[in-house]
Amino acid sequence: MSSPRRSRFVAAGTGVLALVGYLYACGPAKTSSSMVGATDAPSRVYVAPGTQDEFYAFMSGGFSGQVGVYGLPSGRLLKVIPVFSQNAENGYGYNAETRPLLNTSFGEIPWDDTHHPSLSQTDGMHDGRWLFINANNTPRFARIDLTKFETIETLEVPNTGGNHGSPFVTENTEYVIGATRFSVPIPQKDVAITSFAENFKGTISFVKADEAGKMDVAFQLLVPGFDYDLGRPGKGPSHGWAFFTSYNTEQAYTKLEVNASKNDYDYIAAVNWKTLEACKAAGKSKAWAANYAHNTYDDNRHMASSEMKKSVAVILPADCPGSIYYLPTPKSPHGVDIDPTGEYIVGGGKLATVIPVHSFSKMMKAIEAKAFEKEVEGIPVIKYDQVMAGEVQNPGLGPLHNEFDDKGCAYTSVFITSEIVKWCFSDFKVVDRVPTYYSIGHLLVPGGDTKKPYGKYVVAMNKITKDRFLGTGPELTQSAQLYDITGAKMKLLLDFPTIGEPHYAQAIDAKLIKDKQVKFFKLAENTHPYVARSESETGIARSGKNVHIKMTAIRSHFAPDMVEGVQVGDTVLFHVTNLEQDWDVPHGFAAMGSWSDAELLLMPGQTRTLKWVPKYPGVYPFYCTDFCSALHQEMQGYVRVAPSGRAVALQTSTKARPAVPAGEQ
Ligand SMILES: [Cu+2]
Repeated sequence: MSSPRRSRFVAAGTGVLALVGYLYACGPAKTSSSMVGATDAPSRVYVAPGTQDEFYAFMSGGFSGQVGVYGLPSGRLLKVIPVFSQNAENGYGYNAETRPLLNTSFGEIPWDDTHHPSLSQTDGMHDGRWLFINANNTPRFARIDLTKFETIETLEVPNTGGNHGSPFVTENTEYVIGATRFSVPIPQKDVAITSFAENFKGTISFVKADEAGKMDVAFQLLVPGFDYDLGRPGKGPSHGWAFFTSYNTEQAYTKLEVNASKNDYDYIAAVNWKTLEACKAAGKSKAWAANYAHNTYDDNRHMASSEMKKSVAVILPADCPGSIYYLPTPKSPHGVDIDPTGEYIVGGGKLATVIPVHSFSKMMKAIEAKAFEKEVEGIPVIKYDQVMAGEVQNPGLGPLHNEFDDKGCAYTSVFITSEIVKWCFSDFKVVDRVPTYYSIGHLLVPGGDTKKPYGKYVVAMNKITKDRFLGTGPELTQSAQLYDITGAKMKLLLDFPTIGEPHYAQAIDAKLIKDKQVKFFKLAENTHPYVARSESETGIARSGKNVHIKMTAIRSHFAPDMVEGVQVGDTVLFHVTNLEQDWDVPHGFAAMGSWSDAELLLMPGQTRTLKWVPKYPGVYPFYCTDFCSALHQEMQGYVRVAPSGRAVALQTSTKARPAVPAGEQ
């Protein structure tokens, strides 16, 4: 590499740590000079009672494993969508209907770590159909249906260690893309960790995403054993390409904070997925044995199911020339973002003192001219000066991520100096900067990853809120901050607390979603095997040690509300159907001493199952947990439990009839 300029880089190691330490020790919050005047800011974020927000913002819950839905500009939390973690509030991940969505090759996993929500697109614009999000820890993708705000599909990703750089959506939702953060032995095997350089590899995955219920790993590209951190697909002229940052090109496997911070340049990998498609079609991929779960939810059965996939198509760069190039990028880059025109590939060198901006058109010319400085494991490395469009000078310390407005400018989050820096593509010069409180990671501009961002606001997602809110013991909330970007200068409008870690977020015009909401599930279409579409279909039946009770809920009673014939040693399965056929009339169901399941929250027309294993003889109450009517407190019932071996006839307060479908005894 031609003599890199040292001034581009923050000194690695202790210098960086000292800067981070300085920030964490910051004192009481200052009043920002960039704050809009006291009379203006409240009116910009005030959404009057009875009126609604302009945008939906979908924020990852980070280590909560879920997604938080907020209104903008108010910052009001509207819903938590359970995705990769069990959610006792509505029984997600506890009951038989939803547990399969948590299935993996390791079994059902009750938790994960969500990082990057990504809205589906049509022609490079958010279309309001789906939201995708990644599980970072046990690599998976999820699809959320935005007519229901529910998780409807999850897919495990094989040959991956840490699914961080995902799941970003291509411009017609052809694929969601992903990259392995940690390189691992691929396929997995027992080797010495010190054999990293010889045995560890990375993968870049392309998951077919354009049809609900049909996510599948279309192909994986096997790449050198670096850490692949983030990715973004191209758009417009760069559609068909995807870009992934890598760090740890040093291939360190211990003390990475020092050992992976040595090289002045790491890489952005430019991957041509159309070339990979052609290589696969030409038979140049290999079918590798694998074992990974694909889980889907059926709206009519009101139930998820899981299947294990046994093979994945893997492509080696050597078998598919032209599929991958490396762009040298200073230094330990984190984010990579593509501007709305599709021409600029903006890196986020977290130890760099510049923001490197690559040019897609220069990259294509350099590839044609073979302007390569070397190869890494057979992958051509394009000369830095042949692909570079410009470097943004003095951006602050630790530039991480970029979002874009509708006026040719970018907003870069800067972690160490805790600020948002605005600069424009016309001259790559910084034009504004505002502090964030504190330690911003990602940021969002509504529509900021599309061809036409809405602009209007930038939202900082902050890791630390010390002294910004009332204290809550050792654990303080993380937060988001909303800034006005309609003028030349950014103005802070609002702080609001978030669930978990608001790692990344995307926001969409509410008009694209709000009128498409499913208001209830039609009872007539409910094909759950234990549905009771009316009280006359309720009943009780024994199948060995299992007692199935088909039950209904409607304001303000359960049918049946008296159950006898259960013994200690039995497993009782309450299959409860909510008979209501109107919006916003859920019922809840809980039984005393339920030690293995959470409660049920039943949407209108939906069936859910509570597994209840009584431990002691007696008579136990059950009741509705979601306040539903003036006589909600009357919505209760009893189940009698006899000692083990004492046969009491099965009976209920409604006429007993077989509850177990024929053939399922
Ligand atoms: Cu109720």
